[in-house]
Amino acid sequence: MDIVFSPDHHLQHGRAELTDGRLVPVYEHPGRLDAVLATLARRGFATPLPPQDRGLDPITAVHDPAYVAFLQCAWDEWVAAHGAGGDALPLSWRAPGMREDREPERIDGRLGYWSFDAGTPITSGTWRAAYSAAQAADTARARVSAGSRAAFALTRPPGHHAGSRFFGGYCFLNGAAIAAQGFRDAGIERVAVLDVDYHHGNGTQQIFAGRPDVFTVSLHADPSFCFPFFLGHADETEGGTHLNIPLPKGTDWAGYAPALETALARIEAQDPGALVVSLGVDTWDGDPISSFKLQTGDYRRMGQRIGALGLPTVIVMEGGYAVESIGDNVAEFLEGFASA
Ligand code: SS9
Ligand code: ZN
Repeated sequence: MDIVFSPDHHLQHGRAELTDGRLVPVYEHPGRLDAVLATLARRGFATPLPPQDRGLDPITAVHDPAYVAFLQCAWDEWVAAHGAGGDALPLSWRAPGMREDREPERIDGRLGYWSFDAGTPITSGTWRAAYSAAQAADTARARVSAGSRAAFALTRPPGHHAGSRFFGGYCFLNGAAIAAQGFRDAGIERVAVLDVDYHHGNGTQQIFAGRPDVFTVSLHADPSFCFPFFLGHADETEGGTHLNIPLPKGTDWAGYAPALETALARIEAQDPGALVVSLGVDTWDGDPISSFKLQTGDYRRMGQRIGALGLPTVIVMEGGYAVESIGDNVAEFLEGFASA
């Protein structure tokens, strides 16, 4: 399996996020990917390839150019207003009855305008890191378009919470969406996206809502108790182009496996020409911000079942915050996939 990786991920290193009423060190940090990289090397995976740089085109294929322009200059505007002593974090958002047609001028207002949470710090290197992650997802897709059976974009910051016009949930640019749209633009008529991260893939759902050419599926913790709270319920079908499978607190493999089978059957029924997997391993038993109970060996089963679809596949790294196990969980998934 091809693995695409850029060390630029180190450039995204936020200092703090607001969690449970406290500013705490960010859970989404460079050590996550360093751990995966080391484990894959130790377990004999191929040396990663660097991403190719195709510029803004693959990014603006799924993100509004005005949003992309905001991301590129947000840190500089923040420093001009507040200095570089802290991360740029939004603090105010629109509510119903407030205006969406007027983008504020001051950076504090602009941060709220283009985001949906206060847990996603922008730093000096955020744009560069997110840009390289987006290129890695696009390169993984290009490898598969050129004939590889599968490719893994080993990337951070993650992407599945980022929509066409917003960041949040540690995500800025949606790599899975970039890969899926890339398959479409390379001539694949129907693409499926399967999101197995613990959290609902709200950005991916929004980007492809109502698009019969990109069928999206997300298995995740029920938004009635879990972030992102305001999307991810089972009744959101987007005119038959989307499937949400919300799961209860404490879901283990016995509860997860039947939901995965439902998702896979729906994907097969669409007869897609390619698959994109949003691979979050924050469903692991010991994850510090999640509640599911998957064991390391379960990721091998999950990979095997997804690999058995037999589709050209891009796998994009999303969440997973238990640094001690993230590498083994990802490796198990990839080995299971390859063995199918
Ligand atoms: C943690 C706050 C949750 C959002 C989590 C986003 C996960 C992305 N207490 N913040 S995969
Ligand atoms: Zn997650």
